Amino acid sequence: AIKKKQMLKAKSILFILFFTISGLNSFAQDAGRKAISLNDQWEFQKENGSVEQVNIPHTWNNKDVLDDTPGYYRGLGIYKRKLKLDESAKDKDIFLVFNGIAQESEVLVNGKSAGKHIGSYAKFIVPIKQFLNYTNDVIEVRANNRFNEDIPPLTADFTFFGGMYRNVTLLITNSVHFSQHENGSSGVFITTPQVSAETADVNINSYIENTSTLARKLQINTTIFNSKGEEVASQTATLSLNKGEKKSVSQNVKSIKKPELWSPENPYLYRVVTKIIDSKTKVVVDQVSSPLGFRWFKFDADKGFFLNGKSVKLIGASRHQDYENLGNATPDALQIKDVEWLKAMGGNFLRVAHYPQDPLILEACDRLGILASVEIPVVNTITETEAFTNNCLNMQTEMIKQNFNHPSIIIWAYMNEILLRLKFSNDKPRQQIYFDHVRELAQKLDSLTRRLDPSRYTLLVNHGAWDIYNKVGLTKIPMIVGWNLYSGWYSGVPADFAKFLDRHHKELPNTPFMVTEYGADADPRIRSFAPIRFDKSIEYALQFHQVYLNAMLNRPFVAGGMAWNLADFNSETREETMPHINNKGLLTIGRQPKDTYFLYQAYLSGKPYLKITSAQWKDRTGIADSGALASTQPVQVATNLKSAELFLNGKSLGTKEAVDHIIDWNVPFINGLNQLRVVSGDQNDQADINFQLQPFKFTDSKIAFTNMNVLLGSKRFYIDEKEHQLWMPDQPYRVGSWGWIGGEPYKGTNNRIMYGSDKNILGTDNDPIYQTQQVGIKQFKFDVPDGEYELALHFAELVGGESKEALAYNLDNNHKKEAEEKRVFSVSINGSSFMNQVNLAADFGYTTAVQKKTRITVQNGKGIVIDFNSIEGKAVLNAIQLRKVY
Ligand code: GCB
Repeated sequence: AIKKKQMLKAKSILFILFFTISGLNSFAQDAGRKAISLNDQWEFQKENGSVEQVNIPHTWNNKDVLDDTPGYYRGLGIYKRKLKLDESAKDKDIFLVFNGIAQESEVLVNGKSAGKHIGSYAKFIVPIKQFLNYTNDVIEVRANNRFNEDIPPLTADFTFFGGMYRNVTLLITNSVHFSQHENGSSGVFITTPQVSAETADVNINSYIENTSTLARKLQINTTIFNSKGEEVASQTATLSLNKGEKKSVSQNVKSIKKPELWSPENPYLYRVVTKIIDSKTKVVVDQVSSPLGFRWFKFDADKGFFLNGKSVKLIGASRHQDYENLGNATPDALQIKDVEWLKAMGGNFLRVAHYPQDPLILEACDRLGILASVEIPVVNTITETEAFTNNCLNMQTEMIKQNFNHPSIIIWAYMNEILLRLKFSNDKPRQQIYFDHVRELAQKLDSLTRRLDPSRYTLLVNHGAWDIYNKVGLTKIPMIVGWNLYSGWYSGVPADFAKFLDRHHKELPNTPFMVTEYGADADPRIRSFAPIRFDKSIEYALQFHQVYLNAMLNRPFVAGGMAWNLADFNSETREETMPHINNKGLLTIGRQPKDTYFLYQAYLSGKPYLKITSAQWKDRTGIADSGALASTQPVQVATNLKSAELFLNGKSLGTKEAVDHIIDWNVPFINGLNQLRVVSGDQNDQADINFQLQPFKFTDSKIAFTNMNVLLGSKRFYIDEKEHQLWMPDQPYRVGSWGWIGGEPYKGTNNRIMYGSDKNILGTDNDPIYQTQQVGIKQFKFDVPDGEYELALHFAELVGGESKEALAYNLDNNHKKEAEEKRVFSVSINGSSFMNQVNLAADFGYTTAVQKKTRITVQNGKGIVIDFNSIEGKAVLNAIQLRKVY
C-alpha cells in the first residue's frame, strides 16, 4: 500500500448553485406527490477541512482506507446545499429523505436543527416545511462516523465509511399524505394472510396524516395490478381526518383467484397502488406503489426449506455494499448489478449482511427472484447500556418497516457472531452478567421482530463455537439458527464442516438452520499448483468451496448456505496479501469473477455449463520440462457435464471426467500463444493463454531467456497486474539452471501454521512478493551465459517490529508476542561486495519493502553467484528478478 498523500488544504469559496423546481402545480393532478433527487451541488468539508464540491453518494474514506497508515478519518463531515423552491411549494409539505448517512446525523435548515438520526444503514425522513423561507434556504447535514459505544456496529470485519453515502431526495406532498412518521417507511404495509395456488387474500394497512388546518373527508383506494398492468382487484374505504390527525386504514382484498406465484424461477410481481382521494373533488392527493408477490414458505428442521410447497435448497452469498475505490458510495447501477451477478451465478438467496442496504438491492431481489434475509449490524460485541439496546431495537424496527413489502424477504436477523470477542475473560462472574445481557438483548430483538412481522422467520447468526452459543442460550431464541463455519480456513480441515452440520442435526433436531457464512480468502493475483490453507490462492478456495457445496447439497436438513462473500470488500484492519481488503469474495472488489464464481455456476446452472476457469489466468510463466519445448501445467474446467475433451492449438489432450464439477488436464504450454478449446457435446469454451517459457537450462539454445521473477520460500505464482510482471515459485539450485542454496522458507513466529507472513508490507502494493522469504540462505546462482544483465533483490524484515494492536481479523493475530530477531548480513555478487552489513529492520524499518537493483556484466562463463554472509542471525532473501539486457 502506498503512503498517505499530504492533503492539500486550500480554502475554496463557497459557491452555490441554485436548484429550482418548476411546475409544482402540475403534479397535484396525478399522484399528488413529487420526489426529486437532491444528489448534486453539495459542498463538503471535514471538520476544519477545506471545502470541496461533491455529489451524493459520497464518502470521505474511500481513499484513506487504502493507504499504509492504520485507521481512517472517523469524525465530523459537513454537507451544505442551497434549496430553491418556487412559490407553488408554499402550501405543500416538504421532506428530505436520506437513504443512508453514516452514522450520527443532524439535519439543519437555515441553521435550525430539523432532525437527527442514529445509525448508518437506514432511511430517515425529515420534515422541513416549518424551517423554510422559500427564498434563500440552506440545508446543512452534519454527519459523524466517530466511535460511539452506544451505536452498533462497535467492531466488525468491514470498514465503517463515513458520509452521506446513499441517495438524498426532496419529497413534496400535499398536506394530506401517507404518513412520513412510520420509521422511514412508505406508510403502507402489505401482507398476504392467506396464499395458495388457488386463491390469495391481501391485507393493506395504510397510515395517513393530515397536517393542514382543516378537517378532510377522504377515500382510500387500493388497486392491485398484475404484471401486464391489468387491474386484478380494487377497493375503496372512506376516512375522515381532523386537522393534525393521523389514522390507519386496513383493507382486505379477499379471494384473488389463481394468483400467479412468486418464485426464483418465476418472480412474478403484482403492483399495489394505494391512493388518497379527496371525497369532494375526487382529486388524488397522495399515492404510493408497493410490490406484491404471492408466495408461502416454511423451514423444516429435517427437510430444509420449502417455497410454495416445493423443496428448495437456498444457495447464495452475503453481500457488502462497498466497491473498489468508491468505498460505500456505490452508484445505483453497480448496486443493482451485484444482484444480477448473484442471479447469473445460479444463486437463489442473498444474505444482506451485516446491515440493511440500499433499497435498490431488495427491489432487485424481488424482480430477479432472489430470496433474502436482512439484518441489523449487531456484530461481535454489545454495550450493556440502555442506549445501545434502544438503538438496536430502533434499527430493527426501521429495517422491518422500511422493507416490509418485499416478497423477496423471508427472514429478519439481528445478531452476528456476538460471542466472537469474549469480554471479561478474566472475570467469570462478570462475564456471566455480560452473557445474560447478550441473551436479553437477543430475546428483545427476537420478540420485537415476531410482533412487528409474524409472517417471517427470525434468525440469529453464530460462529462455529458450538458450546458457548448453546451455553448462553442463543440457539434457543431465534426460529432459525445461522452458523458461520470456516473449518479448513481459520481452523481445522474442510472435512470438519460436514461433522458440524451433522452435530447440529443430532443435538438440535427441532431447530432449522442455515450455513450463513463459509469461505476462504482468494487473492485474484495468487495461483498455486500445491494449494494449502492460508496461501490465498484461487486454487485453495476452489477446493474449499467444492467440499462445502457437496456437504450442504447432500444433506436435506441443511436449509441453505451462503458463501462469504459475493465480492471482496474493504476491511481496514486487515493486512495479509491485499491489505485492507477481505478476499473471500467470489468476485473481486471490482467485480471480476474468480474461478470460484464459475464453480458455483457449474453446480447451480440448470443449463449445460462448460467453462475454462483458468482462463482468468491469461498470462502464465513456467519452466520448460526437461528436454522439451513446453512447460506442463494444470488447466481446470468447471462443468455440470459428465466429461469433456480439451484441445491445445487444435490437438486433443484427451477426454476426461468431471469430479465435483471440475475437470483437470495437464497442458504442455508452448512459448507464446496457446489456444485452449474445451468441447462436450454441443457445448464449448475457449481461452487464449500467453505463456512465457523459461529455459530448463540456460544453455538450452531453443528457448531464449529474457527475464524471470522468482518468489523465495513460496510455492505461489503471483501476477502483478499493474506492472504486468509474472512471478513464479523458487527452486533449489540446479546445475545449468538457477536456484537457492541453503536455508528454508519463512514459517511465521506464532503457533499457527502460516503461509509466509500476513503483515502489511509498507511501501508497496505487491505485498505477496515480500511476505515469503528464504531464511538462512547461503547462495543464489544463475548459470546464465555471458552478457549484460539486470538483477534486483527484494527484502523485507518480517519478524518483530512495533507491537501493533492485535488485529482481530488477521490470520496471525498476535503480532504483539513476537520476539525480535537481530539480523545483520552482507551480500556480494560475483565476489564483489553489493550490500555491506545490512540490518533490514534498523536500516529500512520493519515490514518495509526494500529493492536493490544492479547491472552485471557476466563474462568468462562464470554466471551470476550471489553470496549471503550472515554476521548475526540468518540472512534472508524474499524475491529476485533477473533480466537479460543484451
Ligand atoms: C465472519 C464474519 C464476517 C467476516 C468473516 C471473515 O465470520 O461474520 O464479518 O468478514 O467471518 O472473513 O472472517
